[in-house]
Amino acid sequence: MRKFSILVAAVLVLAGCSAEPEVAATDLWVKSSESSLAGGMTAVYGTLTNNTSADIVLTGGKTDAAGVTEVHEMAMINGQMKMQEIDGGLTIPAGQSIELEPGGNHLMLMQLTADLLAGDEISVTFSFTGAADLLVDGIVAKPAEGGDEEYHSTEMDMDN
Ligand SMILES: [Cu+2]
Repeated sequence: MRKFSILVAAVLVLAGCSAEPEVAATDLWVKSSESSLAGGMTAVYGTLTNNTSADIVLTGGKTDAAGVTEVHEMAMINGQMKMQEIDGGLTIPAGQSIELEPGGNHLMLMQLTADLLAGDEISVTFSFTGAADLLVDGIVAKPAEGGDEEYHSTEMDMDN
């Protein structure tokens, strides 16, 4: 019983003193548009680093800038590269980093609540399995080539 109490105390101290977040987000940015994006979609890119010794899964996110946030991958569908939601989320292996980039995996923002022009900043809360939510402020919008892939929605397929 006494051993158990000491163990719990040690874990609490470690958690409280932890200087490194479980997941570190670096070089985050969001793709802007010169024309109206309100109601449309764009994506957040950057690097997510798992600072723990266990796998962490990026399952989604939340932002005031968009009504829907999904974790997307690129996939070959009917002979065409399209983006689609990753079933079960995107795994960040223990101690490793993943890149979110145009033409690759990304955090999709859909049903944008406002235009997103170059220089605009948004806040995004990343959600994980295996780590606490991570709020990142000041993600700057900038124009980019790529990332305009067609969205493949499995729900739409079911309706057809
Ligand atoms: Cu997407």
